[in-house]
Amino acid sequence: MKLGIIGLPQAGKTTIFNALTGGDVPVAMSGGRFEVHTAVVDVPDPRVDALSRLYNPKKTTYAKVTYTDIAGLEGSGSGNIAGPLLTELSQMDGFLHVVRCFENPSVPHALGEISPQRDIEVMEDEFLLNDLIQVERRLERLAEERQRGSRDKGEIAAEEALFQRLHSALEENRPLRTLELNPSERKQISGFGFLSLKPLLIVLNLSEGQTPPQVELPPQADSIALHGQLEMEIAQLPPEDATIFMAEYGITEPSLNRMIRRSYDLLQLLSFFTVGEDEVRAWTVRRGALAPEAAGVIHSDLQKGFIRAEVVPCDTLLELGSMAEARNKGVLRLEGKTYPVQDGDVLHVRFNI
Ligand SMILES: Nc1nc2c(ncn2[C@@H]2O[C@H](COP(=O)(O)OP(=O)(O)OP(=O)(O)O)[C@@H](O)[C@H]2O)c(=O)[nH]1
Ligand SMILES: [Mg+2]
Repeated sequence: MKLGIIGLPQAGKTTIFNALTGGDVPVAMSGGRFEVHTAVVDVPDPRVDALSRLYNPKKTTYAKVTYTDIAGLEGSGSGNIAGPLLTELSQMDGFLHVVRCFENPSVPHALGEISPQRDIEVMEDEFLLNDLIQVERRLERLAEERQRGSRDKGEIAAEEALFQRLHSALEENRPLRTLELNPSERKQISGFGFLSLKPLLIVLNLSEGQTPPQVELPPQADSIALHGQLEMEIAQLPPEDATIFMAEYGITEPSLNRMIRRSYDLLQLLSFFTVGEDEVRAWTVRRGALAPEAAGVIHSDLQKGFIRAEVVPCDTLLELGSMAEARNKGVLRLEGKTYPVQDGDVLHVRFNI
């Protein structure tokens, strides 16, 4: 799963990217030019920590999310995001829009004064306009096809109806993620990489001690506030020093962990676990997935030959101390092919191929 860190120039994208990776990509270098950095980040999860303490395995593996710092959006409102920037944006499964709230006289804002609300709207408008232009192009193409009779009439009409729906939404400034689309409609438009279709988390990037501003969020977007610079400094410290530093600031957990978990939620994912002496591991699957699909995330053979899954909620397992004890107590369930996996389930898949 890939999340794009986007925002206007100098909003703090690279600072937050560094916070996520503990790295030190130079900040304020892109100057509005297209530039990309990518990293795979562990999703912090106290349940994995607890399972790992219980099993003491050779290896502990967290769920992962890929973050890409994408510089180059300027909010010009021209609706012509193109080239490698558009390609990069289209490939993302969702966006974290870093919105500058911090004041820093040595880093002027390209649009003048600091205004988080304006920046949220500028980005939203940019995405809506880009999608609108693409939808209009597609509608023109479809009209041509209809005239030429180059494709099945019914097929063209159905696609036109769908794109008209997209068009009306965009014209009313409604992002495409607000539309209810069935799986086949989603599939039909998936190749377009519409930007306003993707889940959006607004990241309010504060300065030290600043209270988060009151902002009106775009439809079906979520928000989180953090202090990017401080998070980066914490992430770059050796772990022992970070603990001391956080204690001094009265921080119990980096806000960053919260942001990572929220982005995981944003993508409508859930975690399930496998446990054993070799490995304790968190796996990722979309919410609503049935047991065989989850098994397939572990290995395709497990999906093909799926018979049943032994399931126990992680908390119950931690309380009882072992799968065997869970079985004795009768809380280890046997679930079949129609079981929707729940966040926090510990699975043991029985299969036969
Ligand atoms: N005072 C203050 N300065 C910050 C904060 N966050 C970032 N900066 C500074 O703002 C500048 C821009 O930060 P970056 O993280 O490079 O921003 P960016 O969005 O990656 O910028 P571009 O890639 O050029 O679009 C840098 O000089 C940072 O040091 C903050 O919370 N407080
Ligand atoms: Mg940058």
